Amino acid sequence: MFYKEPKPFPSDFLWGASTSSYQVEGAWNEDGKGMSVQDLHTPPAGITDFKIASDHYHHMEEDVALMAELGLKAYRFSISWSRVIPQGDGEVNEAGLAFYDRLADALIAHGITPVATMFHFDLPLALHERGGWANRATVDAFERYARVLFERLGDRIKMWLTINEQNVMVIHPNAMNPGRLPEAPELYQQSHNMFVASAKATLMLHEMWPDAKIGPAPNITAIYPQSCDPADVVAADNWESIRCWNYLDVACFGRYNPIAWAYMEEKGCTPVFGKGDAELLAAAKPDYLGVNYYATATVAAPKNDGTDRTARAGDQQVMLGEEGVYRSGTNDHLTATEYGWIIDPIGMRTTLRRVASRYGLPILITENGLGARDTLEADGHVHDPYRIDYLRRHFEQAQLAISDGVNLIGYCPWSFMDLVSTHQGYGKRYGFVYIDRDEEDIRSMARIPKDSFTWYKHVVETNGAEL
Ligand code: BGP
Repeated sequence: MFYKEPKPFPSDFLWGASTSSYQVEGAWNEDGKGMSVQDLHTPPAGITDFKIASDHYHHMEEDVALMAELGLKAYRFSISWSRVIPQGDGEVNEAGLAFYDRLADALIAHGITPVATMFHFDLPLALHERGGWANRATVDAFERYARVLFERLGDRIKMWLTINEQNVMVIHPNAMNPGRLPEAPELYQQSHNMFVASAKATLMLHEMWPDAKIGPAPNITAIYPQSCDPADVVAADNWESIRCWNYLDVACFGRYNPIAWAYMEEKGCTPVFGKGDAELLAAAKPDYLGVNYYATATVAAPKNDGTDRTARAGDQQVMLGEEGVYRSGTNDHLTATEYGWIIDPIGMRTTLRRVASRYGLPILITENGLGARDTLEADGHVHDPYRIDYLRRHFEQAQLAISDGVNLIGYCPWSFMDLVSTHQGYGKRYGFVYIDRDEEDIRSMARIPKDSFTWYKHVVETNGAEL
């Protein structure tokens, strides 16, 4: 659709930024924090682990002051479960809770809406050792953790996200399974238990704080067919249903996506439902949807001859293909980042339109951004015109999506400050704020606003009128 004049961003649009606890906090073993699966992460030589990260735990006030200087309306962060309940389901760690108390207070004092993710890839190690999400006891532990969070923080935190990228944890399980990669039946059972845990938290929040809002935050992306060959179209539909819609269908409609369910039956990995699960999933209704969007993918019809899966490593955004389901394709219309992630601003508009048409709920972009090897120049600045260009082009498409009728309530680029990437350590930077450290050398840890910080500040000041 072409518009003579795109609609303006709404006046209460949540211009924000995102982080996650284990990628930014550091202080991995301080003030009573228990270990999480991420503390076992053993990166390749020359790549940092998550122990110090951006040391946000010790720089929190300074970091929030920078958020205020930028003009953020919202800050999307995650709470470290093992900081709050070190063993996952045992004693509550007052010092850990107090950190998030102070963070919520600091944000509110600066007029920044806190948006808290309850779980972002960092399962308490003690729960992992007892079977993790495949063990139904983890659902009970999450329910208790949710109650602790809502009781303590629910008076101030009114926007919650249950689980970050549940679909990525199933499709790309090495993000959070140190040591052993579970097979599909276990992964889909983990996923089912996460659905149930989210539903319980959703119902609980609505009962405890009727004025608060909660939703999931999967990684959603439009999947393109390689060609108009109908077989390619079915393959794209397969993968979009299995990778994306299934996660929003269960959250919003309380039932599995039929194509994804047929896939699970075919692969022998349908999950076991506990008593009352179906009713619970049907009863819990999210108020809004978090969408992490980075890149579209293009896929072709599978050949089903043993060659559909590519023999190379993948990550969240790199599609590998799956026997009998889809093959990874190519798209000559698009370029990629130096890390191989497709850059597709228009694809974000398509993704948002599809999500809006299917679910009719408000949408918050909870992640989107460009990972690059930024450098601190001799002039003391970080010049990142490529990030400005990337975000500008995505904001333009967000505005077009709003013009299309998508109820987009905010946009939280990944990430507020540089932090540790899930796979590529500290070299792959996403932040508006540069952190003076590298993989091995914890230099001054100084916070240095990049050029993109100044640019984004102006975008926020003009409510997106000047991009
Ligand atoms: C998402 C994760 C984030 C973040 C981001 C960038 O999938 O939710 O935690 O890491 O991707 O990914 P990466 O760090 O691998 O570049």
